[in-house]
Amino acid sequence: MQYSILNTAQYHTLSPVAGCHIQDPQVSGWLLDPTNPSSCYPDLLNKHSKRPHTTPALGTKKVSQVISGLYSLYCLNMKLCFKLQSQGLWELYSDMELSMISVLAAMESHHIHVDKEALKRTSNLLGAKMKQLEQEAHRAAGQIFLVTSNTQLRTVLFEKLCLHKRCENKKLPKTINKQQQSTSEAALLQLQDLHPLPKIILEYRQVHKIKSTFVDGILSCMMSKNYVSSTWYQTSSVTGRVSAKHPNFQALPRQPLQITKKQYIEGKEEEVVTVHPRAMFIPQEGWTFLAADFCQVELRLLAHLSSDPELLRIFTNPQADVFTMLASQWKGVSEGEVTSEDREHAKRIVYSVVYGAGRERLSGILGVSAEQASRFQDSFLQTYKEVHAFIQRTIQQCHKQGYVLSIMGRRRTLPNINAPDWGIRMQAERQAVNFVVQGSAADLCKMAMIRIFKLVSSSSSRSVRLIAQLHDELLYEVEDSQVEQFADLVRSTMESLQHIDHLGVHLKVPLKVAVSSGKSWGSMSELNIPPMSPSPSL
Ligand code: TTP
Ligand code: MG
Repeated sequence: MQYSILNTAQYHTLSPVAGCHIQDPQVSGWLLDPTNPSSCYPDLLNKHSKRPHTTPALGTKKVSQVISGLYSLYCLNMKLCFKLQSQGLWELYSDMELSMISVLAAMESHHIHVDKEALKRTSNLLGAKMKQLEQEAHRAAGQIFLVTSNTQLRTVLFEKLCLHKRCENKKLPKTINKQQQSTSEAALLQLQDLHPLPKIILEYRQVHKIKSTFVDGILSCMMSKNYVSSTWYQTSSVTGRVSAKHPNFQALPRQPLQITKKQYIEGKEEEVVTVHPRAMFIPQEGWTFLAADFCQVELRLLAHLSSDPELLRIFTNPQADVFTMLASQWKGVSEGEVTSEDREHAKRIVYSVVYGAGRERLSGILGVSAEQASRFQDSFLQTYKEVHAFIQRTIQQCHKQGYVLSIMGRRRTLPNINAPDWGIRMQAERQAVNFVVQGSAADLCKMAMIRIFKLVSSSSSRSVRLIAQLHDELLYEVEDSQVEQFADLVRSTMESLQHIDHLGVHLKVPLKVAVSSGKSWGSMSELNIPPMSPSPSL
């Protein structure tokens, strides 16, 4: 638990001390070394200070213990501040990360209402579906086995049904440790047209994951309450992203899950049930959820970082949908003929290239052969040559200096970038490129949270609370009467981050934000607000 003591009201009452200069050694230590952040205060002392943590000798007076402890803290802070300054991280620390502490504290203390009865009904429904899938799996296998056991599944798929022998030209994945046939999602996808069992197992796993993580997982965070409030972590990721636990809001699927529920009463038709974990979250009476989503933020950042003329050109047209355009170029069809599946595929190809997802993984996602997936990736890089050059440049810089930087100066050191082992080196190269794009997107989103928080805190009449941050999306709860006005403020504030003068950020492409609202997180519809009004003053 990081910031349990503050809520928004308390934050206001604490504002008289806001002028004080507060330091946070944990945040400093994490910024300096995000890959190995110290997990506790003694760790920080041992890692950064000349005065390592020692247990006071028996019989030492309480007062001298306190004085010695405070002096150690002072020395640690001085040391950390010096390191932050000498590594060019001071502005990021003082302008962004310290401000994030109160934003996260306010977000964490807010109660988010949950429709508990609907959640319980969904849990029972999914339980019944799992039972049914288990029986189907047994029927398809011709024997009873534990569907959750990979060993038993391997025996059925490969020893009894011998499905691997029916896979001409397909290279099935093997387990890393024992080099046995894998029962992973990628393997099952390759086998799915040969026999009904792989498909049943894939569906079972999907339903099991939804039930345990998103339905029962949320219920377990509620106990006797009818609300949740996640714990938000500022220093848990290497890219600068924030994360959440109990529940992990960021992992809740965007789209509803369709479940076909078989009816055992003869003559009754099968029933299709839609499960949407996000729909379980509801605003308090008289309030509305409002979501603001940075559109294609990582691709826009890629256009900026690479200066690829074609990508920059696409983004100058505010009406253009970049993934639709990319899909139409590849497929050689008009934009009107691009299906939503084509668009999704184009998106997957782009992000698989940027983040170094291999052709096997992409082939699994797109349902095409690995060769075809590889051809798609090559064709993207050949069309957008400057993207290729940016990836190469980032890797070379990392080889030379040992670290990479985000647009706001966040730093990730990658000691493995010069490792003799090819696999380890490649992983570090992927991490370097991933960090520059994803870390920059995290910077933008945090800056948006801070600016909006300041605007909201400085207005006594605004009834708005930040509920969750989902990487490129901010979810607020707003009093009904203020929805439109706040939507305009949020959108214009987020889009204005194209230029952040004091941090030297000037993006070559505009930022675009889509705003939606709804009476549950699962039923948000886009809000069409008039064009951007002048930037709000801070
Ligand atoms: P999306 O919102 O699906 O992507 P998007 O905003 O670029 O496109 P859209 O216009 O359809 O909303 O995902 C959010 C971020 O997640 C995206 O900016 C990059 C990341 N991402 C990946 O890293 N890999 C992927 O395969 C996908 C789909 C997204
Ligand atoms: Mg998006």
